[in-house]
Amino acid sequence: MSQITITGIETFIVDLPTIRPHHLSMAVMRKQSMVIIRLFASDGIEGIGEATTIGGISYADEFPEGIKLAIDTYFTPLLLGQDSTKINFLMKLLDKNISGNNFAKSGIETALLDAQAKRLGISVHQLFGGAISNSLPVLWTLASGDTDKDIEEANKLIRSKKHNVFKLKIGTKKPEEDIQHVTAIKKALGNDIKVTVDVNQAWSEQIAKRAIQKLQDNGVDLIEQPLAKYNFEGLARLTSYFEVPIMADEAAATVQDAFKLAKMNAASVFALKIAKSGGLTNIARQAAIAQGAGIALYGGTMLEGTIGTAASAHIFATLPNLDWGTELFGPLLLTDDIVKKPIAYDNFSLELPTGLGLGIELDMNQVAKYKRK
Ligand code: MUC
Ligand code: MG
Repeated sequence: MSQITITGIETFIVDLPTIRPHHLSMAVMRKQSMVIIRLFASDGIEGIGEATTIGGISYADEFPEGIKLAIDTYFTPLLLGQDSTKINFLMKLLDKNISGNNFAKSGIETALLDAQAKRLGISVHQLFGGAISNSLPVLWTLASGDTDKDIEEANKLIRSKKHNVFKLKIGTKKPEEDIQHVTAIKKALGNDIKVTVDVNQAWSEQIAKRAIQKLQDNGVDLIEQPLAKYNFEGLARLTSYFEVPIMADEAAATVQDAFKLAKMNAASVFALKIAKSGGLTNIARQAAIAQGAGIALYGGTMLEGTIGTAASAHIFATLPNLDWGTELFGPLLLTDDIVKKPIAYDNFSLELPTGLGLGIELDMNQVAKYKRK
């Protein structure tokens, strides 16, 4: 059989408005900007991928305009003419020639996996041994910036059976104000509803110690990334001191981070994200480290749209230790979509898309509407 080569890679940025402003410790999001990748192969098969970050350049080192430029200028010349089916070889080639740029690498790997699964007549999760479950629990992030609005939003979502676990974004305000906000929401929603907090690195270790004690006393279920991402030692001290589980998000970016954190007992839970790790295959590697170390897993999001969310779901569904469910609600935060059939959410969960590859098809009319000129 002759080689199936990569014949073209197209990238564009899509801007979709959010349903309400989304407040994080480093940014307020009013839209989400996604780099969409279309990868074409000589057998006529097209793979799609997405590389997305949060709040422009405020959350991570990569940003939409830079991701597109990096792929067009550096990734594409390396990939054109290569065998599209040799995904491990191609990812090694990218790692050898391109430092970092994991968000972009994740988008490219997604497109390669989508194309390969379509070619083989299977779903992406089957490339990783198959899904353990076809539905994944999905929490919702309350981040309107207002306590009463958040309580109203949560109650509506519980009633409509959309979400029954909530994550609160804190760290922008004074710790006492944040604690009041969280405690009021936990009290209003009751003991059956899990409430977690994401500090997005905003606290010093001293502040974290005082604040987490109060959050633990008030029944908060999980504390996400309280300290700066490089402070592994501090995270380890908090993990051993508190009963409430401490989750590493920004700290647990790569396979190497996962190994170091595990060795130091620096977290009880890892938030995994395909963007941070550089793709789906690296998620499986991080998950194996966590499993060996007895660390629980959580399926994180970079607030991707439908393509990135589907890609994340395909790999998360294969993990045996996804004890904390997922936060794959990205598409629900957006007012519209660029795909023909959106992901289905029901009964507090997401349904893994069926169909070949990711099971997602671009709607080119919608793309034309939201594509950045
Ligand atoms: C993060 O740090 O977890 C995930 C959900 C959300 O609202 O923000 C993201 C980022
Ligand atoms: Mg986080």
